[in-house]
Amino acid sequence: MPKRYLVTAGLPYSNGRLHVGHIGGAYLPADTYVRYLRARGDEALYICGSDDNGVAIEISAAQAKTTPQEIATRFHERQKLDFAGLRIDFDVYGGTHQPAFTELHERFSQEFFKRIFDKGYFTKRSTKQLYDPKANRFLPDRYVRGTCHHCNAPGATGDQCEACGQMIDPLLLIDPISEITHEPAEVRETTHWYLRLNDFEKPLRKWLESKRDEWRSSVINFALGQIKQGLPERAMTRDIEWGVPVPLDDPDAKDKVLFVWFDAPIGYVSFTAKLCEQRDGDWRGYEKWWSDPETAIVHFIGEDNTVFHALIWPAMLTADGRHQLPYNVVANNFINIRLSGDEAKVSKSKTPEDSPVWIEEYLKRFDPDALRYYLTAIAPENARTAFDPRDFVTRNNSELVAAFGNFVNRTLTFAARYFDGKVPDAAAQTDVDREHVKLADEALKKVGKNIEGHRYRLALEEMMAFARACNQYFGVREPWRTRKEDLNDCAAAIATCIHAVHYLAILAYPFMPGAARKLIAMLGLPEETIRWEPPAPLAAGHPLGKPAILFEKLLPDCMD
Ligand code: B3M
Ligand code: ZN
Repeated sequence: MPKRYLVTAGLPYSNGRLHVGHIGGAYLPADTYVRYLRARGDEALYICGSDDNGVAIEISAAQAKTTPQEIATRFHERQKLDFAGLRIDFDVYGGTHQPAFTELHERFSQEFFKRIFDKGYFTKRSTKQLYDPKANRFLPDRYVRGTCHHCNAPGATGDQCEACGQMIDPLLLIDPISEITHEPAEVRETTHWYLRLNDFEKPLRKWLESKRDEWRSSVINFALGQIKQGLPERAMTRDIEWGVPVPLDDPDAKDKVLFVWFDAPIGYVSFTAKLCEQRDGDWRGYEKWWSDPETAIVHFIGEDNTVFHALIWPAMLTADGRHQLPYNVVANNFINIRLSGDEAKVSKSKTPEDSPVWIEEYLKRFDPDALRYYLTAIAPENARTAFDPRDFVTRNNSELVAAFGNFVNRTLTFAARYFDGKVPDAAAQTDVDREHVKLADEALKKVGKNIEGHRYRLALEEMMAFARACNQYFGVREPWRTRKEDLNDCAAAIATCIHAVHYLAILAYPFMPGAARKLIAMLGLPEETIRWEPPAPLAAGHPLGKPAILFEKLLPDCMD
């Protein structure tokens, strides 16, 4: 068992707002995982930040007639607010080109590049590259679009084809068009440094094979499939200004920067170093997290980042030789959006500015836990799913309100009304009551095991199964009848229900921290750190907090 965990989520590009698809894809499951680890008593860090370099930001800046720094910082700040609003709590939210992080990030990235260069894993090559004569600039992969040379699907970008997921060689793209001017791209000579990924074929295959039992099979099979096809060398430098300067004295390196996908994953490392510097005054503290085999590094990503996280980044780490390879790469598929019937990927153009699928808009109107619940309930853990606003409302009302919230409300209002707002005496507890507490213990074990196995959807279903069992238990024990006929029996039943509410607070915590906090308050407990263990029953006479509505009922069209 690892001694500690370093959990990361893919760094969002800082050129757009976050939407429900981003959150459900990586950031939410990672937050759920870290909350659970900490409740279980493990030391864990949750590291993320914005991916600020590269042509994506440069182009967005040009289109918005501003500078890359302004765009990157504006959306970096927006992202921080959105994540905080959803209680996705990072230990650090850095940025590969944010003022407080740039210096350390550039140093780490250049050191990585130099070590790999000094070990001879780069091939310097003058090659042909696609060029936009109108914009007078070379076209990095992401800014070329054309027909995929593997599967003939249109709209493949220069680095990957979303239809077949395969890596693209931009020069093989059919009818390449520049995404900057939308003019046909032409081929020109340039020089770059190529990382020979094939040099790592054997160690990568051995390492991936060793992960077969723990990793999601979709990630293993995809990565081994790419190795089988042969890992083409990849240029790790670019002809653009906005990025980390290439640390070589070579005149051919002048005005070139590191490929954004070379420096971005190093952000996980440099942000950790910055956090250590901010917390303990010494950035070297990062070594405990990145160079100690007792630390498990777990990357959470969307499916389109698998190539980079399961192959290219591990190859870089192997070449560099100073840091750990990932303990796990947890890749979710895409979450599409079903707006007025048709299903599509969320996009700036097609999705209305004020639609609550944008996190900024969502937070103006709805509770974060309702979204956390729904995105986990539809988590795309082995297939793409769709966010359906109507389904979001239905499941909020029928599951969170009518099952989970209903049981809590019946229990605590009953105790407030008939037991003076205190925990009743459980002396007359029956076998049925003891059975229910056993069921609660089993739920704690099952939910914990499923989170450890990165089966968040199943873990949530187990939590809900227990909430529904609580409602049944309440019905079977009929406290409204026994209150008049056998008060001791009624007291035992309600004391058991209150104990079950405490279990529900713990079970809910990784998924819906806000609801967990409210439950702890309603139980009259101080805002304690939630521990993933069976809670002792509260003593008879313990004063409860004021019962309150846990989840708001939503109107069917409230998200339209
Ligand atoms: N920004 C890709 C993306 O947002 C990229 C992730 C980097 S993780 C090191 O899809
Ligand atoms: Zn394709």
